[in-house]
Amino acid sequence: MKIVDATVVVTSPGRNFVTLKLTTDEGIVGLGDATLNGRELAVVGYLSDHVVPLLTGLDPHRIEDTWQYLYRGAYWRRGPVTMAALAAVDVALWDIKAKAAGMPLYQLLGGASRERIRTYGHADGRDIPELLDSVRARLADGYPAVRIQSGIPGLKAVYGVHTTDGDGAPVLHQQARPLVEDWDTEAYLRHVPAVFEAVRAEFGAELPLLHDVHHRLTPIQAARLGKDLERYRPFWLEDCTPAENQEALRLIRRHTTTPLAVGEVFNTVHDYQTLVTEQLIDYVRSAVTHFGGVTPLRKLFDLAALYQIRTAVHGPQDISPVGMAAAVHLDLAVHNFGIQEYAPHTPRTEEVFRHAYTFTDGHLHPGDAPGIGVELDEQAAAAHPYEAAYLPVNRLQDGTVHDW
Ligand code: CS2
Ligand code: MG
Repeated sequence: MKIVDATVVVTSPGRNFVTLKLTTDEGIVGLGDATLNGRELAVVGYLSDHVVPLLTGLDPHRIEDTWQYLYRGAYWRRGPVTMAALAAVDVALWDIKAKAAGMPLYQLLGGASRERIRTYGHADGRDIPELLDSVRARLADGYPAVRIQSGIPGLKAVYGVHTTDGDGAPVLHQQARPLVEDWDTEAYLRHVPAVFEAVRAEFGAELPLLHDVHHRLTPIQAARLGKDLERYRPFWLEDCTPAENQEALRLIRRHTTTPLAVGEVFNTVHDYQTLVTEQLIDYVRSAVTHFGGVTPLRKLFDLAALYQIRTAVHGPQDISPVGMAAAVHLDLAVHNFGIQEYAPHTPRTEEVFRHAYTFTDGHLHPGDAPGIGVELDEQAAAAHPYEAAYLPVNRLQDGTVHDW
């Protein structure tokens, strides 16, 4: 079998998505997600100008070899743009191989290790009453676990608390330049324990509560928050400090038993090496789309399993249904599965990407369609042209740029 066509499809049904479509000489089509929120066109260029010309004529069954050819052959390694492009090729090849075998992808990954996949949903509010209503709504949706993000008194807008348009898509950043949000770490550190206190008081001690710090604390501030929240037994604190400096997590780990989740911005196993081998974290967060695909992510999961670290694949709306489908197949197969983030896509997005995965009673299942189980409606995709969109930028009260 040979690849005879490779096309990059950019569509924006409420938000931008980049999809690679590979077609073989036997007419089998494979899809891969290459969406990098806020820098989509950089990946389009990398794919269209430097990868697509190398794909036609290749044997699609040689997934590992193609991955190594594109990773090592570029000479310049790692990084979100490169690894999103490689991920799209890798997932499209797994899609083709599974379709050729007449099996859902999870069967090629060792078969099911569980019956269904536990998820967590997003609850947020500009203030605590609004957050409580949002938690109630997620529980009504069936989620067994909830991430809680609240506005901070005195701050206009913060990560994780967003308004949505009539379609349910986050009103993010369709402006020509990033929104600027203001930040006050001390106000945040004072407020988060009160948020957990209120949610525990309302919903009890059992509900798994997650919180995304979103890289905004120093290690000692993260250690303090981890300790302050121990009495509320969080399921995890996510991205509690910028973790490019992996050693920073040693200090936090010394001070708190609050479980830690890291990695959605990481794109190779090297970003995790200290964190995993020194057991500084409890969950690895990378998405198939940003980590170079199923092939390397499975290897990370197997390394993490040696240290009893579990998976928690990143699953916001800016991972396309193609990337979500690939994740759900992996989730079903790997032994050290932890939890899957699931922010459902909007109806407009689902018109473009028809998927076999289902969400029932707070759990996902990939379905048993051959491949990853996603079809791209190119006519519907063409109806939603790309729109420049940026993630917000945070600034401290004195104007200094801060992590968002
Ligand atoms: C967040 C993401 O879901 C999460 O854990 O960190 O929503 C993140 O902000 C976006 O993926 C950025 O594009
Ligand atoms: Mg996050």
